[in-house]
Amino acid sequence: MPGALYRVDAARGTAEQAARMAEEIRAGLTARLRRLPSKYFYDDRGSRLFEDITRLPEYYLTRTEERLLAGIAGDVVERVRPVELVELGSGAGRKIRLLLEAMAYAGLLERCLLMDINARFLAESARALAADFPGLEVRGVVGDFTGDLELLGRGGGRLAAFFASTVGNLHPDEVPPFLARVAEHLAPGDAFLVGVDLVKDVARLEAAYNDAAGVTAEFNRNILRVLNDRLGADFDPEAFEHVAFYDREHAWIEMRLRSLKLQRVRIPAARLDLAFEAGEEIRTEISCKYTRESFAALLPGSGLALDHWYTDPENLFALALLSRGSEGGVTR
Ligand code: AVJ
Repeated sequence: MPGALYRVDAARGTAEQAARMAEEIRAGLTARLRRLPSKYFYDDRGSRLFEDITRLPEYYLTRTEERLLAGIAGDVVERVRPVELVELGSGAGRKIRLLLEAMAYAGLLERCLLMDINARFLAESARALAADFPGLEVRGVVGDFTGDLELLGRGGGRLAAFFASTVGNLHPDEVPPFLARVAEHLAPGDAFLVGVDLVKDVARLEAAYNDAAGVTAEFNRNILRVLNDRLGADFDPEAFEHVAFYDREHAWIEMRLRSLKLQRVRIPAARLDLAFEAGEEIRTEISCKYTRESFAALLPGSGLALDHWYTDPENLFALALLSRGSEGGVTR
């Protein structure tokens, strides 16, 4: 496409990336309760499996959020009047188009910055957006929104978006510092639109993470393939079963992989030689569910205030519009 403007950079070199991953995996799997960081689901196969999840009948999140966003994008753009859109964890990136269209319609659209952990999905999204929005300047940063936010640069005329309830993958204790770091890359008057999955009927929540077709189970086990590919591990993914349940006390869905037998696994790049008992589990993800109150409670001190809370008619999912106040930065 001639004249299409886009560029993709990586936050870190591959060697640094690999060393960091080995350290994180080692820390997680030597902890008392074994765990793996959920960002490692998203290699190409995992990103594709997540795309499949978004189309499952039980997985109400994506279609609810998309429909909600279609109805409110104009209102958000009118409130914020951004010239630049930043998307964290953009994945295949369809939702962002609704905001870009509203910005273009308002005559504001200039730039767009995407950050995602998957280089292939990111490059493809950047290319497609540049092709479909003539004149739009698109930049992609391959990076991790928990550690690479400094690459976002300074704000001003900026609307940042974080869809899919990916914020739910952070422990609630990690959310206020995360929001404060995002706020550092926003100027007064800039805003952050955050997709939040809501507390609801437990059967409905659990069905969304235990689909009948078994796609979520395949997605969950894929993290072991990622460790095999990237760290030379020798996991047999079929020797682990998918477990997902709602923990009412923490208000989160927890996903685990449960060893089906006594087995030994080596992960050379992380210098690990592990034994798993039959029934022993690894936590692979938490997906926190909020109410307006529990989400608003995370904001004080973050530099962001709740400007507007949009929900669908069934109150399944919310988009929280947070604005950066003019009170200045957050002291850390
Ligand atoms: C896109 C990360 C928010 O937690 O619902 C889907 C990932 N995990 N099914 C979520 C996911 C299991 C999803 N997030």
